[in-house]
Amino acid sequence: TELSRAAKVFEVQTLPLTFHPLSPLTHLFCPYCFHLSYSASPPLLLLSFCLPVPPSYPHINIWLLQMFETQIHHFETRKAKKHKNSADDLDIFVECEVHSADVNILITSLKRAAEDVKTGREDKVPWFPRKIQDLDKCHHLITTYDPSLDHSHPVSLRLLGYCWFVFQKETIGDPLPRIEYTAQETATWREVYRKLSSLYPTHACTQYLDAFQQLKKYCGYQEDNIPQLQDVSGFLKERTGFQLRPVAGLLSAHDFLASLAFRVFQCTQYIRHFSSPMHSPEPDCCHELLGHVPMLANKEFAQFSQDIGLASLGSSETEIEKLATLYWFTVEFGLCKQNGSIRAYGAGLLSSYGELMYALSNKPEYKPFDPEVTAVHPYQDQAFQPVYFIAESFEDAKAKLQNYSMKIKKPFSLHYDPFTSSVEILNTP
Ligand code: HBI
Ligand code: NLE
Ligand code: FE
Repeated sequence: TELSRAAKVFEVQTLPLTFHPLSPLTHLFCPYCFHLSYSASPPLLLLSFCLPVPPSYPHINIWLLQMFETQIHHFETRKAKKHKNSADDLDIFVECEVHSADVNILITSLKRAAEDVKTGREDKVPWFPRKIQDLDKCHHLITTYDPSLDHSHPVSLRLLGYCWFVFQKETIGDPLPRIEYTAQETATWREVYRKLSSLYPTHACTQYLDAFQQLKKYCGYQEDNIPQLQDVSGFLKERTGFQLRPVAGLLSAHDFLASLAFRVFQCTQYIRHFSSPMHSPEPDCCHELLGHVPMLANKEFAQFSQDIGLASLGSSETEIEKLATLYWFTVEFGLCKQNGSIRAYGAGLLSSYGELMYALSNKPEYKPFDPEVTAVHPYQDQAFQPVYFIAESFEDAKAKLQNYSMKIKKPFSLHYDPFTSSVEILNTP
């Protein structure tokens, strides 16, 4: 019943979108050397791909529209030139308007489902937010719940549907919705909280332990209560100026990192499924509240997080990918030296009993944190990390990151103004 309820939510979400029937072909293009231009106005993206069976265009149309707020100008299918899977394979040609910031995500997602995905695009500076209000446009999910897919990352579906709904309408600065968690959801939290609390004194860094005490005192952190994001956001705002914004799932690295530049942390609000309390491959509120929040209450760490975000603004997608990898091995899975021992500061470790034990056992490989090396190290997001990077201290990690960021080539330089929560762009050519 949980599944069918979520399926309902999903249908409701797709209904209000108006589908624009195919408009006449505006110009001819060669299906074999697709050329993409998105500098023109409106930005047009020409795509072609081969979809193995069973293709269904209503599905693709809805997906394009829903995920990318795309206007489709032309949609055409032909029997595939060279079919790989079956004689029913189709070549699909689409001409659509896509925000330049979405082009990469669109292509990556398409590649998961289709073959021979072709475009001809240049690596330009993608759109990025200039002021905190622009973050309302930074909400591109890379995974959305589709009930027809195997649900291999269980979360509480009741809440996922609700969070999706909230997420569609919210504006930065809105009060964060208060959630009434069910007994079962609270029981999941209790189990995660208890187990992790027993490890923190020996496994978490001192900055984490300090903040955790404060959160118990001021924010309702206790085993029988899932803290409310609104309260936690207020707490962080006072400590480091960070604020939380609710989000319905994993965001693109572009959007997620961009929000850090404005000291906004996009935060999930649903909870993992009770069947897997000790590890979840994707973020949930246990991960945000127990992993990220205590660290974001630390001044040094807050600055480090914002610095990664600022470095991403105006960077190419290739550079953003490297920054996302740096974020992954530090903010999510970082270890640091402390009084002669090694402690965890990464949120993905601090919210997973299983991985926190593993990371500080003698099994994984350790390497020193060095942005040049770390940024290109392959990572994996479905199981424990094969390698962890160790920082000398936050101060050291911050200095190394700043040094790394200065070398990223951008056509302008940026200055963040904390009074207006906006970025000034200097020496624009
Ligand atoms: N989205 N909601 C959410 N939470 C994250 O922690 C998160 C994300 N998107 C990307 C991401 N983390 C990182 O793995 C990097 O790609 C930035
Ligand atoms: N593995 C983490 C956990 O179980 O809480 C979540 C990681 C999110 C990137
Ligand atoms: Fe995270």
